[in-house]
Amino acid sequence: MKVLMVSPKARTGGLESLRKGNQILQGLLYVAAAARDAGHDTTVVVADKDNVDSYIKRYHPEVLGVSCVSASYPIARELIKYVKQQHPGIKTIIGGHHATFMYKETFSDTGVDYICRGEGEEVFPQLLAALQAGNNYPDISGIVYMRNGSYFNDDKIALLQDIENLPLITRDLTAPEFSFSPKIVSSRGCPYFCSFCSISAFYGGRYRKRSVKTVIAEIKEYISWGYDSFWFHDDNLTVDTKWMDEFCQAIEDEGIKFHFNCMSRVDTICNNHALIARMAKVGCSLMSIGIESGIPEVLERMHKKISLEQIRTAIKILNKLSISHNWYMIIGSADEFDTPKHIEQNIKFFCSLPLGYVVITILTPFPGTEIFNRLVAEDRILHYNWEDYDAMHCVYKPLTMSHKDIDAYFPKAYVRVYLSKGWRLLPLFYHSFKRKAMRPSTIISAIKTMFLYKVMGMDFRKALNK
Ligand code: B12
Ligand code: SF4
Repeated sequence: MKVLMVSPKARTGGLESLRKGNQILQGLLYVAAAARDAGHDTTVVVADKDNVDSYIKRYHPEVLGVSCVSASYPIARELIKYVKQQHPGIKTIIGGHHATFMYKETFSDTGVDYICRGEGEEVFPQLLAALQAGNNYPDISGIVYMRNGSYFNDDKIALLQDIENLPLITRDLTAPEFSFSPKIVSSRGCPYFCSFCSISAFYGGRYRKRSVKTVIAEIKEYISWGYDSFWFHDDNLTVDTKWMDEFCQAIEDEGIKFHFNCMSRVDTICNNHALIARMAKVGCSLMSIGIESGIPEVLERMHKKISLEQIRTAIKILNKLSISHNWYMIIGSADEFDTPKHIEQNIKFFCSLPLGYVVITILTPFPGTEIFNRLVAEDRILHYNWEDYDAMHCVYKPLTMSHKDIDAYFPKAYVRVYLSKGWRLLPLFYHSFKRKAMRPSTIISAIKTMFLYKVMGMDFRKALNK
């Protein structure tokens, strides 16, 4: 069948705007690659309702697949509604974390034909085969649809038994005008249960890993195409320390040279100093790590299972090993710690650390997460304007402050945390460029944001989106 896969044209801010947006979501590429491997003519694009017609004219799809996060759901929603109205012959399907958890609302908002709850690599080709055979109501666990006013197959989130043979993502999957940079996924899921993170809900706490051999073969393939720097999209690359040791050994044995960025945790770094040193030696240039809060009680409530001591030690270890670091900070906790005193304490903690990059977000209750379920139960969700679920807006009712007070801390925290680093940012930038840990455009966007906000007096969120 002819299949068009659409990544919504992003209007969300935060990190995405710093990266200048419009990256194709990696999950969609995996599903597209699986459809291609099953013999379907598949193309992936970035689009919204205003330009999707140009791709429909170019590729004549019979099926349109869409992916989104909560913040880009409104773009996906308008796109699907438009396609349903203007091209009723095209079958539509949406997947991803947001659609998985908000499938009832997604059906009623969009009239989409199918929703994929969970991982799509197996079930999407099964759906395409059924549609090709003229069966519009197949029984595929994870592919949900509405029949006679009831939901069919909505009782389960489809997960792959093992992820060893994930399809290879290749340049030819995307329309030629979009850039391509290979990302690696060596594992899916995470055994931790942080209250704000939708990974544990989506994967049910399951953690699956590919073999070292397969991952190395994939990296070698991409290196043979001329790439030498990769981002691991694993939720937490260092969960399995034995695997990581074997991976480092294999890189050395094979004599392959590349840089890589990944996500990790402070406790793993503290408990595995020698392993982290080995990772640095074989090419690990940047680690992204969630600190979230400098208040031990908040960390405990978030089930983060890390201490302030571990945070400080991990930073020292990474600095010593010259691995660049990118940290996450959360403003707000949706409990009694939402007070100016505690938010100030959190900001001061981040100012006191010899950190590299810090991505500051406002606590956002993403569907499926523990925090979302709690706030819904307590009737403390302010609104469901999903475009504001971009981690830059407070969308819940704090207990003792107003949501506007929390919002106001977002720019303040950025300015104070970055100004506290002062000249120390310069060697950091230099080091990151050298080891390809960060693109120059990211730093330029960050500097531009600060200029527009501090010198030109522009609203901080608007400046981020510029
Ligand atoms: C890497 C990453 C990014 C990268 C994306 C780069 C890229 N090219 O993909 C960057 C940094 C740009 C990014 C940005 C953001 N991200 Co992000 N990101 C991730 C991360 C860590 C990995 C994504 C990934 O590749 N996953 C692996 C793939 C295989 O999984 P998947 O996407 O779920 O796809 C599978 C299924 O969902 C399903 N599926 C998905 N789409 C479709 C479509 C069809 C048709 C079908 C059949 C199936 C299907 O099949 C796929 C294969 O199994 C996830 C966490 C995670 N593990 O998903 C967070 C995550 C997706 N991000 C999140 C958020 C909030 C954001 C931002 C809003 C943050 C911000 N303030 O800027 C922006 C929004 C970007 C945008 N406009 O879309 C949240 C989303 C929660 C939510 N409900 O919204 C997540 C889940 C992390 C979390 N906090 O819990 N992100
Ligand atoms: S925040 Fe990180 S450690 Fe916590 S559950 Fe999510 S992926 Fe795992």
